[in-house]
Amino acid sequence: MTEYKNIINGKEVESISKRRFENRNPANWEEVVGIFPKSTREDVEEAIQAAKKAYQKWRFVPAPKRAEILRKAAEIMIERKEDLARLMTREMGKILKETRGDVQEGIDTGLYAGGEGRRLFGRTTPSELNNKICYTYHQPLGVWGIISPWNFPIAIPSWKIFPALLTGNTVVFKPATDTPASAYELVKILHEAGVPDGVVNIVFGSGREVGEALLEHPDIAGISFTGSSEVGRRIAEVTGKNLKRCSLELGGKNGQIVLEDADLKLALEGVIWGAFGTTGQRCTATSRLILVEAVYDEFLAMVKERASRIIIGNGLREETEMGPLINEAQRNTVHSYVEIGKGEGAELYYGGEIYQEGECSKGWFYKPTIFIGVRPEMRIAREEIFGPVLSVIKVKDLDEAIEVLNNTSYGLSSSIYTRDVNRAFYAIERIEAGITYVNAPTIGAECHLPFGGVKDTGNGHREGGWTAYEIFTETKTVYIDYSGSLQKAQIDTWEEQ
Ligand code: UN1
Repeated sequence: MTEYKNIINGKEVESISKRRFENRNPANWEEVVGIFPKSTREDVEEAIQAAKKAYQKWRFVPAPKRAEILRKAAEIMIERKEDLARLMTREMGKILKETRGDVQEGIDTGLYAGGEGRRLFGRTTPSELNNKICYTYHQPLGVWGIISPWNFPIAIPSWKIFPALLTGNTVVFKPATDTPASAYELVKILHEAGVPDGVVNIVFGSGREVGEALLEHPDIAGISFTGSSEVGRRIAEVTGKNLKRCSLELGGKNGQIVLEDADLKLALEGVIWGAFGTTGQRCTATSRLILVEAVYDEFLAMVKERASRIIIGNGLREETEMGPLINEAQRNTVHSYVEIGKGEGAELYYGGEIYQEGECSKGWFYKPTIFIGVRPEMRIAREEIFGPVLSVIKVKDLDEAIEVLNNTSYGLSSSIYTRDVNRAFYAIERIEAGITYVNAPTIGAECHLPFGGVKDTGNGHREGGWTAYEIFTETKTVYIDYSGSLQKAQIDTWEEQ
């Protein structure tokens, strides 16, 4: 078992508080993965001051040079992919195939940043006046607070940290308390790759102490957060009041529509992967299956049959298909939603139970769960559960399917299975979600495309792709007048020159 420390200004330091917390394996709660500092406001202060100082140099390192360092970090991640994936499975439970994918998403993001250093395009425009030229370019903001969740312990911090650093910002990173070890490894790799001291600092601890201290600090230029809508609202409130930037990726209640002309086998693989992959703990998870009447009975039977064969267990075994939930509190939440669903009059069609057989007796396992007879107004059809619970809703046609899909306060991901190209485009235009997949599940975002949602899912920013770089930069507008005389915009005309 390893004892970890914060990394501030390139040095490993204990928390001033000397307090610690344990990180346990959700597949076997007897296994302690590591012990981490439970940091305080004072630790955060130290990290912010280090980041503030480092910013003065880092912002002037040419972007292509910053990019080379980030590219090197991605290369180290490629070498260590298997070790990182195994550690991640031990600390958060998802199966090896998925943790390898998580690391790969971090690698992809690092390589993308490596290329972006030689682009970071601004715009050049003509002027209304003669002998005058105008252009824009990107400037960093300063010190960013990065607050990340446990479900993608490397991918999500990478989405935030790589673009923040590439554009010349520095960072104080507070990872989720359930996945501190993966976060620590990422920060170590960045240092090994050559990120200077103080540019990335990691402070472990709770949202209440470390998160709040970051949020309220006057030297923080912005907060990038992925997590619950409740915490997102709090962050938006404080940053709003202080006129600080914040980028929020919040909940989802994603639906998959299956029409009568769909390839049902394909749609089946999609919904099983979307609903039960990562034990349903993705903000992009498929938590609603919207079926048209014509295929309802047939498809439902297929889903139940396949769900009943899902191999539950320790994610380190290659044959396992679904690992545990992250912790006891999450399992209680999932189970309480099952009770809520039953209470609302939905029919529990499969699962709905804690799973403790064999090696699963010491982990937070839960059976894949399917509710049928779900009506759109029920809580299990509207609220994010973050577990392997699928609510099935029957509709008569495509229009009703879209109406039901949109009937939630969230709008992250969505999916439609049909072979009819006309109906696919019709749906794409009407679905209220940041991401729509056609003949693919609601999960599977790629790092070079914008990622984010509408409505309560966020505040309009898009991580991933070129849009991530907009989050972390200010646009500087430059006018250069080489006429040698005073030219007054809107007042002088170009003919007078
Ligand atoms: C998340 O669920 O928080 O598309 C991110 C996907 C992943 C990213 C998910 N590439 O499911």
